[in-house]
Amino acid sequence: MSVSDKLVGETRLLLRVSDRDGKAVSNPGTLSLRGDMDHAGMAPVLAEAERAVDGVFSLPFEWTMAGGWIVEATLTLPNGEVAVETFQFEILSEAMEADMDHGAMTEESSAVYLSIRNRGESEVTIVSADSAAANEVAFHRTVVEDDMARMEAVDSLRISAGETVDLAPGGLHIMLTGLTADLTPGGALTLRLECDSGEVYDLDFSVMNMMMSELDDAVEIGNLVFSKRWARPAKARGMNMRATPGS
Ligand SMILES: [Cu+2]
Repeated sequence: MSVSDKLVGETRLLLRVSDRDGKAVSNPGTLSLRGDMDHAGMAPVLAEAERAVDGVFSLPFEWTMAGGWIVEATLTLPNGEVAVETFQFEILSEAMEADMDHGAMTEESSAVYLSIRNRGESEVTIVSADSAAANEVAFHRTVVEDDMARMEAVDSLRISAGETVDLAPGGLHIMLTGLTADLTPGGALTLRLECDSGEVYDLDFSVMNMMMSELDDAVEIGNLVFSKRWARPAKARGMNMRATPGS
């Protein structure tokens, strides 16, 4: 498989099907693709091709976010046999690519989730997040439109009096990019949230593959109660990411 572009946005995926001798298969059947990011609770990006030309499928595809992608190709041969193969790609945003031209490092990303309850009598607005675990921390929301998932930056988290805001896979999350250390299951990271009044909340998060059960981790700071705090595992990445082959 090859791709025309490894920058966020539209691309074209080419998949060549060959036999054991390396010869193109003239009628390799139909192909369906499923692209998943290796972070966050994104809905998959899907694509399908009914026919190949000279053994090559060519499909438009969209990289909706920068980061690590896994593309699973399912080929259904005319005789009904099914073959599945996965391909990995490292997709960059234009800003990241510009950075890399200056020798900067680009790393994997992670997402942090929690539930915030406001037991006070006035709205609380959290305006920033910061962590020693990452170079950049931002509020994001996953939006699905026309079966395509993408992330949107969110300026602040508003928690009305008496309300609870849940940050969970597929919705609101706190995104960590440019990890400064590996986030290994069983580990932890700390994050500081700051609200518009200047009040800060220092919280710790367990690194785990998925929140398996209700964590009994509620912590009360001021009028806010923070619970269900967890972060997705991810590896910090060193230099030379650009050399990663796309197979
Ligand atoms: Cu995100």
